[in-house]
Amino acid sequence: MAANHLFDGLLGGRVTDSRRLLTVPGESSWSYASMVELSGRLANLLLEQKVKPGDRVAVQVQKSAEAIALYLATIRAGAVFLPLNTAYTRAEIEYFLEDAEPTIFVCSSQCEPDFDDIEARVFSLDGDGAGNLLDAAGVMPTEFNNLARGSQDLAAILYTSGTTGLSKGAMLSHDNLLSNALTLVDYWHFDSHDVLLHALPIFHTHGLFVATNVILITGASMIFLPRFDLDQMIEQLPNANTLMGVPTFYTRLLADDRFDRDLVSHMRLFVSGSAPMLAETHLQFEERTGHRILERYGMTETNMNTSNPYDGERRVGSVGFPLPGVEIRISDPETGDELPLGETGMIEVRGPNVFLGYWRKPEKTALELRSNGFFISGDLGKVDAEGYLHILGREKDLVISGGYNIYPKQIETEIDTLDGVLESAVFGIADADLGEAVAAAVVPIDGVKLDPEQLVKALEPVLARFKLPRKVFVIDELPRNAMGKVQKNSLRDTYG
Ligand code: MCA
Ligand code: AMP
Repeated sequence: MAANHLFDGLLGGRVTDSRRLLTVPGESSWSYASMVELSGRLANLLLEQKVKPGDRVAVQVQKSAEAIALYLATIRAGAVFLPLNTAYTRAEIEYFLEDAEPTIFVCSSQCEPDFDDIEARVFSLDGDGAGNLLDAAGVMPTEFNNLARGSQDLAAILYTSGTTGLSKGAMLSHDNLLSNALTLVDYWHFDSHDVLLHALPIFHTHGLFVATNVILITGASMIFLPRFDLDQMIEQLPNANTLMGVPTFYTRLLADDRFDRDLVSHMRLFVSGSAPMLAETHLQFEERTGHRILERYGMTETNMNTSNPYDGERRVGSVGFPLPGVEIRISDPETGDELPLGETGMIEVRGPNVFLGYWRKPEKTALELRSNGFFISGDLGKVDAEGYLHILGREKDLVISGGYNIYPKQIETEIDTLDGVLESAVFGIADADLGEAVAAAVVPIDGVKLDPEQLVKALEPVLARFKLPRKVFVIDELPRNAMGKVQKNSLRDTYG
């Protein structure tokens, strides 16, 4: 087999390993060898479909073991994996397909007919493995000679929205993914005995690269839940020893009386990230279980940047220290100059984890990725005297709801096109379950009476449901400063 940097690093030594990789409770169990075999069949299918190194394989499918096999197959075939949120509407998907020009698009069998007019060849894969993708792969051999790929070759593109409202594809190399996962294995003490309860979606960095890659590298196993379901979580926690989640996982567990010290006394590690965790959640968790959650900080463009220590003090309200090999710099947001220790400014990140740039957007890349390698995160923070990083705000206009990033600009653009709307401003308001929820302040054209419910209904065909405003306030005018800039803080104060 030719050297394939990411595949060899993730699975090189385990291609015939009969030990368990993954269990879908009540449904199926996969050994490392069976996962590698299916990925071999799928990789052969990709080649038969004329997928060439560097071609994109776009995937919008329910979470399943087969979807993991497709990810591995894409890497083995030298192609670029492009996962998409299952909640995206047809209108949203169209943008990604046009921008990324994938050779193959895999979606659910329900959606497949909607895409019969696109350039890419379309296959279907459902959460239970049904669909014509596996039918076609079934007749392919399991043996596959991996295509050669080096550390700097492209492995994945993950779209992340921008302040302009247009999504940008973050290009992640084989080594961005491998080096970061190797670091996390070491930092969080993962080994082959670990069993991770995996309830995150696998179309984002957290569930796919952090959780899955860490398990693959160590030869450990996962209990693979299709989604976060409280009853299933309580049922499966005794069978696992580690959990990775967004803060909403932890607040939902804490809201259930069955989640107590006995249920999790055997657990080794709870990790949280993707959104800020409230100090009160940390403290309540520790009081209830005796465990302190390990909070870490990452981004789609950079994988994981910092983490609280495994053995040392896990500091509440902090996201810990730069991971080995990762540098953090705090700069003046205006001038870019480095600030003295302890001052609050822009968090910048440099290291082997930092992406290659935005797909076909060199001018956007130049704005956010400095020529000296530092990526400008858009998060504001400071490093304290002991070296812990604290995230204190965001310069980017972003709402993080249940760990999903929602960029107000996209929603404002859609609202502003609706009949009777003069202008709008979208902002986050505190939400006990999701951390933040989307709210919209909408100004009608003079004399028009807007109905908030109808407004949200009109957005349904174009926006994924998790982006729909949960609250709409119809107001006479938007608060603006002297420069004419909408004051979202003032909206948050008034309506939050
Ligand atoms: C679902 N809904 C949401 C969200 N999720 N609304 C706002 N924010 C959300 N996050 C809506 C659905 O559209 C639906 O609306 C209703 O809530 C119920 O949907 P359901 O699927 O039942 O939702 P749920 O099971 O309650 O899901 C909530 C969740 C889930 C468990 C928090 O969103 C989740 O797994 N989030 C994890 C996201 C994640 O992995 N982020 C990592 C990004 P309706 O009733 O109107 O239809 S990677 C990242 O950020 C960086 C790199 C990092 O540091 O990790
Ligand atoms: P994404 O664009 O989905 O990669 O989300 C990355 C953003 O999530 C970061 O820029 C932060 O704003 C936020 N984030 C991730 N982890 C944390 C954390 N532990 N605390 C606060 N914010 C976080």
